[in-house]
Amino acid sequence: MTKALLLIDIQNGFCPGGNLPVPAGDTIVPVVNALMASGHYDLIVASQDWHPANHGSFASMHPGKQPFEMGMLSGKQQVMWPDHCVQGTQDAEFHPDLNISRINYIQKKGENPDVDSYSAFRDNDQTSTTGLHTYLQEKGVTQLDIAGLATDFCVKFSALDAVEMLPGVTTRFIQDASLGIDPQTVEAAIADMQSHGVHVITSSTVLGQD
Ligand code: VGL
Ligand code: ZN
Repeated sequence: MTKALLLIDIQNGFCPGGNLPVPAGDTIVPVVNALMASGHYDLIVASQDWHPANHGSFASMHPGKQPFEMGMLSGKQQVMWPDHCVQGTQDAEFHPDLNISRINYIQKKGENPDVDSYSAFRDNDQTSTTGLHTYLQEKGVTQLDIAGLATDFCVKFSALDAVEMLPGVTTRFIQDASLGIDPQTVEAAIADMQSHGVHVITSSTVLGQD
């Protein structure tokens, strides 16, 4: 069995002080560091939301739109986000306490200004893939654990795509190593993941404490 850990968007932008903060988002960092140090994983991958400054998901690109309103992007409904994780800025860097020395591979996403990319595997319109599924297949991954920010967006869509794009791979969501933007949508996101075959676990399952 080849075990991989996929860390979603543990960046300054999604932590307190960032441009699109997940409440207490930084508190997952010690849990994630413990998971990486556990020796459980053969491979550790991290995704990085990496938007050009003119990304079409930014409310600032849509005159009259406020952040968190619904809008349109390339003919599809799209949440209007605050400007966040702009390429090359501090906001886009990994959280400074994340032990990046243990990361084997970084998957950037969200670079196309005309489509958002919540999933680390493909754009929201599902036409272009990042290539991450091929990378994991080439490495022979059979178990994929997913954690990070935000549970109700990028973590959820990455987990759902993992189930669909990596047949035969056991996909698990590590609940206490993840946090979301809105408690109500987090609950729905977890139910959605479970109903699609994602196993919900906690870090103690991995760390052997239960
Ligand atoms: C995310 C909204 C916009 C995330 C990224 O990482 O969950 N959410 N861009
Ligand atoms: Zn984004």
